[in-house]
Amino acid sequence: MKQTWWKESVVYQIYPRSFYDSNGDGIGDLRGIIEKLDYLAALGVDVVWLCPVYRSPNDDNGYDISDYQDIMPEFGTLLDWEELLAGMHQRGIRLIMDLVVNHTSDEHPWFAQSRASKESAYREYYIWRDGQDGREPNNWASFFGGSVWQYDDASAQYYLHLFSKKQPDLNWENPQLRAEIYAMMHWWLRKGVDGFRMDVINMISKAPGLPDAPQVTGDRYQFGGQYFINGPRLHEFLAEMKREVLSKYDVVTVGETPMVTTEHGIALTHEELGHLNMLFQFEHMGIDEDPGATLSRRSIWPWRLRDLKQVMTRWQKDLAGKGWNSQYLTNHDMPRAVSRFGDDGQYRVESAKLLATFLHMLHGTPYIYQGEEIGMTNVKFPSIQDYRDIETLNIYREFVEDKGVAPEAAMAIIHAKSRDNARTPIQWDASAHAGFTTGTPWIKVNPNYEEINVQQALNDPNSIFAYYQQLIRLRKSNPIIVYGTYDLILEEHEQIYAFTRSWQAERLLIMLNFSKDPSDFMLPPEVPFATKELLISNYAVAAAEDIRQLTLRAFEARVYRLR
Ligand code: TEU
Ligand code: CA
Repeated sequence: MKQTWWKESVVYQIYPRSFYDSNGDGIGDLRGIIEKLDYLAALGVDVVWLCPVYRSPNDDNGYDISDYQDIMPEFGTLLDWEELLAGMHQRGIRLIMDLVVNHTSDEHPWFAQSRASKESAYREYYIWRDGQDGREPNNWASFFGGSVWQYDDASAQYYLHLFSKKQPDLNWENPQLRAEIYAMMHWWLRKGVDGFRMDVINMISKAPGLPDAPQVTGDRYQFGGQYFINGPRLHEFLAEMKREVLSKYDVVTVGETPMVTTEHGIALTHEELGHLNMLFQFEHMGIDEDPGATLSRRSIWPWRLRDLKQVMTRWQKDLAGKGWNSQYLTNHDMPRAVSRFGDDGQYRVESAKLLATFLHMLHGTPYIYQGEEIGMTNVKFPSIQDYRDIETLNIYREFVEDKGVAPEAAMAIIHAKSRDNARTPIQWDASAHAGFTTGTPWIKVNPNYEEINVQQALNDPNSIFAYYQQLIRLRKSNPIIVYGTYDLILEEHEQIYAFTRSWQAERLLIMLNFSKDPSDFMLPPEVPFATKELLISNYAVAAAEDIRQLTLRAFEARVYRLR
């Protein structure tokens, strides 16, 4: 496969509202990021993906955009943004912006005009339909609860919104709308952005007729994903976007694509024929969801290592030599990785390092979510009043008020799965509000900030942060980490996830004990070697140890180079 910068890069995701507040209003901002650029450079990341910073009424924290070509005043100005970009480029860091074009805010001028008149050219920018017998045009459920349809009194029609009612879906069938989006993308690219992360990009094409979803549960509204995920014109639209816009720049694109198979993944990211460079698949984020649940983050389910191995191995093997994977263990929509897949108590440091090893040693571009590099954990706010996320608040209301679920049971799901787990402010130091703000933060900080914070991490040579630095350095000096072939070993092992990476005459052996209990490792005969060299480990390891047979300690992780 071709060797390119975005395969060799490590990406860092910033959720600006929670990163760093420069002016004491309790809200993270662009000048806050500018102040912390040396921190990102010290970590060693090559690319930053910045979550939306555009003008927005913040119904969904910036994923509801009212002006694509301006900055949200709470975050700063376009001049601040230009300074941020320049500061990143000076440090050799590229910038990926979030492209949210499945929907806009209902406060976007396009929607205001669309709503104002059925005769307006903007009417066709969105998806308007008549009701059916006094009810919604179909039975689809919104991701955030309730119907996807909102009735508009003035025109006596409904508009479609897959997310909140303040996020009306754009009508990609309309070529004029598509041309406006491409013009907007050119505007950012001419300013020097290095790529886009494309929000729910595989939902932009809806099936003609918008048919009812099959009645699977007893609920009034049903998940209609089969009619709007990977829809009929998706590839056509993306091909056009590539032809009209992306092919003219040396940029990277990563599609956020829930519910894709590896076949979709190959088609979307194929080195010659694909229209995107890589994508975020969600299968491994589903291993702890009730298999009967259709919408994420509404259930708790014990996950098994064998499911993680199975999902990751399928993506590794199927895309090999064809498309390109991106790797992530958390993001702004997910619980914290160490709480979900590791141990956020006694073995927090060990298990965070194990997960970091896993993330960086898989084939694909690693994405680090802010705070992951210091092992930030989930939060258990006692009251629903402490939560800010629209999805979390809707789930609570739906469960407790509509379905009569006990508040404690609803809170247990929220503690495990709420998106706010990842949205508490970055813990910079042990001072008030974790040094995030001198004012009152928009969401409370995690009470564990006195122990877990950046200042502590920077002063400790054995910190999780130092371990991430080491992993990133290893990637720079070992092309096998970027380009090597992945093979799973010890497939049936219940505690240990082990695999190899092979490239030219070299092999890496990665051993990960995903358990609190010591676990026995036996090197299978298909991995012969003459010499071994330890590249990284999260415990002290004796050089003379025989790696053919050994016992791994709680959450122990090691990487060897074998020759
Ligand atoms: O998320 C899309 C989305 O639906 C995810 O919330 C979810 O994780 C996925 O479907 C897996 O089941 C994106 C943004 O990341 C999120 O913050 C926004 O709220 C949403 O789109 C709407 O823009
Ligand atoms: Ca601020």
